[in-house]
Amino acid sequence: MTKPVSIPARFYLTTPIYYVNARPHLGHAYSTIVCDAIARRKRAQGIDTWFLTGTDEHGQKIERSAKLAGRTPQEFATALSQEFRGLWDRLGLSYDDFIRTTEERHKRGVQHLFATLRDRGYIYKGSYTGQYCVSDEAYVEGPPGTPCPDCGRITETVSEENYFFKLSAFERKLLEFYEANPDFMGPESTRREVISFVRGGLKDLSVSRTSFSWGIPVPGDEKHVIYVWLDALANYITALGYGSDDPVDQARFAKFWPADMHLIGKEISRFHCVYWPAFLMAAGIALPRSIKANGWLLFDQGKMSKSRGNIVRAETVDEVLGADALRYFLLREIPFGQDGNFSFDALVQRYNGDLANGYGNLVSRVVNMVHKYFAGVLPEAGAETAAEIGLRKSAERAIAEFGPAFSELNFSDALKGLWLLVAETDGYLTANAPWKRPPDRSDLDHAQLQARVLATSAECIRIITALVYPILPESAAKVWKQLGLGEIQDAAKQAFLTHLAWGGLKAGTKLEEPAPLFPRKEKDAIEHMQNLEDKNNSSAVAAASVGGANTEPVAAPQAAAVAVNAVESKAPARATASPVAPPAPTAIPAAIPVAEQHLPAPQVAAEPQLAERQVIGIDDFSKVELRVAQVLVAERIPKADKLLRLEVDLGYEKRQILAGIAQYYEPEKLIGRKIVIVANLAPRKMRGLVSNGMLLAASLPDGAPVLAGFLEEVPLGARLK
Ligand code: ME8
Repeated sequence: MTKPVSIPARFYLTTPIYYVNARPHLGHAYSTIVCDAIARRKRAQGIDTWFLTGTDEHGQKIERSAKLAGRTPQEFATALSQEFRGLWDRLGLSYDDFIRTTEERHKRGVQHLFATLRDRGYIYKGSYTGQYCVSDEAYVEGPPGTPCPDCGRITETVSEENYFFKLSAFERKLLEFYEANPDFMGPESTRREVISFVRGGLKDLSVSRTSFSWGIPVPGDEKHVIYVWLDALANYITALGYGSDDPVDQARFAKFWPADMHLIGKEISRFHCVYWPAFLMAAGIALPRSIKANGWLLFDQGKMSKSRGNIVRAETVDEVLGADALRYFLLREIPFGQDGNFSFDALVQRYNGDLANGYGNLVSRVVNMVHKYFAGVLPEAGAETAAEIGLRKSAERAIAEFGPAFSELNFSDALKGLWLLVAETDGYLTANAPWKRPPDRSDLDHAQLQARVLATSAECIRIITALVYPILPESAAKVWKQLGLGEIQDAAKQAFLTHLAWGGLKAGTKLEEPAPLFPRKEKDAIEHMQNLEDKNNSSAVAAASVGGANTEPVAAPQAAAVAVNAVESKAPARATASPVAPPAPTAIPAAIPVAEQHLPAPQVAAEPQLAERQVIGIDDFSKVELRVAQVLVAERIPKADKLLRLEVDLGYEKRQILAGIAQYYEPEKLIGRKIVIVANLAPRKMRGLVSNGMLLAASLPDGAPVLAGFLEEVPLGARLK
């Protein structure tokens, strides 16, 4: 008889690889922390685990961000990638590999994948004219000016000869696959959305670009770069060694692929649940076992994101409350898969309630009393009474329920259940008051009660600590030591934390000195965190304005406070008609027109006649919101000779402006230029497109506009006063 081959248990999980166009914030930390907790529990179950994270460094979005920061894309990507990696290290995240898409191992793998898809007949050449969202690096259906359905930003028109992937050939196969594998995608809302997207029909997908060069060249046709999502998704296999000839890489790939779980944010489920499986099917590679989408972390009512300017950095929470507090809050507060609000108030409340007054206080009470009454040596519990039997049953229930809830990514319920045990142990301790001997109790009885209550409580703490380790790794390690159990990592390696049974903490164990775990925080912790964020925001603006390394290219301290207003700029004459005309030199001291660059000789405008002048007070002037913006996109509008469509960045938001300067400015020359706009005029539609602001220019005697600009560096969004 042949024995069944035993397949060693292994688990491969991945985070999205993050764009390096901006520094990491709590949203990125959230997905990475979830993966870290899963990886730690898997390892603690004795499963050979591989946890991959990394950075997504190619594409037009990164190329543009680098340009705005005045750096090469490679320098820019390296600086930002280090920020991500540095933060994951600071937070103690236990990734096994960190891939950068600019690494050779990745480029080689992506080219191999592209060539395989082409050789197997799934890639062909065609031409594409349509809309593209640079922010999401996604193709969008609709006419020019269509906003991106995902992020709402205005799309750009792309007209190129491209390579296409035959996505349409996979419509039926994907639907069959989803049907046969109901657990492939989750949560249910993601599954429904993806299925309805595929049922709506799949068109072939453009998988190369020629209008910029920051990407991986198509093998054999180097003027094309590979579409950034094909490049990025492939990281999950290239990091393991796909496309390499090295036997070590090949063995790693054979061992860990297919992935057990790709953890992603819900906004990128289409790329992961539709494109990625289709690419893999086409290349003849096994599909990942599951794709799970976390919901969004919201702050000030909106998705936390750099472009909204409503971010909070993980460093701030780490500095004031510690990384464990952040992990606990994110996993306890937000049911996985749903959106959840982040607020400093709620964070500090949870910290004080559950960690400082809850778990931390329980540990400190018990460890202190073992030192006080038993010289730090754990006493024998003796015979159980009804109270101990009740507590033991609760602990056994906690053990039985925690694992399944955690495996279903239901971290919030897993913690809720475990904290019932914290509360029950605390209540048991208080009810039995081992610190107080009633007059009718003998010394011997009292010593026995102390021994029983403290040994039983300490055992509960051991169980709570073992279970909570993946979520509070640093604090659990401290408690494990205080209980005299040594290094928790060793216990994790031997699967002691997950194969738990009552009675593991033996009498005679020498406990370590108690040390504070979660010191209580007062209200000023909230202010402290808010101040740290404010300080960081203003330094980001200052650093961005000088194009410093490691900085976000844009940021605005007063983010999101500015209402979206707009204005028409129909014709040159109108565009130059500033509402503050003629500006007194002192009224806008910072605005120095760059007319000199365009004019052959100085010209002087005719002095306005007194009758033309309308004198206004400072109150009138202050109603006009003039701000610095940077041109990200400039393009002609078909059949409108005078109009250019601009997409400008105010630091705290991007918007579309139509400007009547097409006869005077080449669109390409405007990209990257800082201009001044009137930011609070009502939106106006022209040629079916909305214009959301008006740019300022001096009007030359012949009517030609000369855009206002600055000689010194100015941060985006700065107000002119
Ligand atoms: O999309 N709430 O990168 P990205 C929850 N490079 N999660 C959030 C979040 C928030 N407010 N903000 C960000 C990309 N995330 C691509 C991925 S993968 C092959 C390529 C998390 O920098 C969440 O996991 O925009 C989201 O999917 C990811 O960061 C997006 O990071």
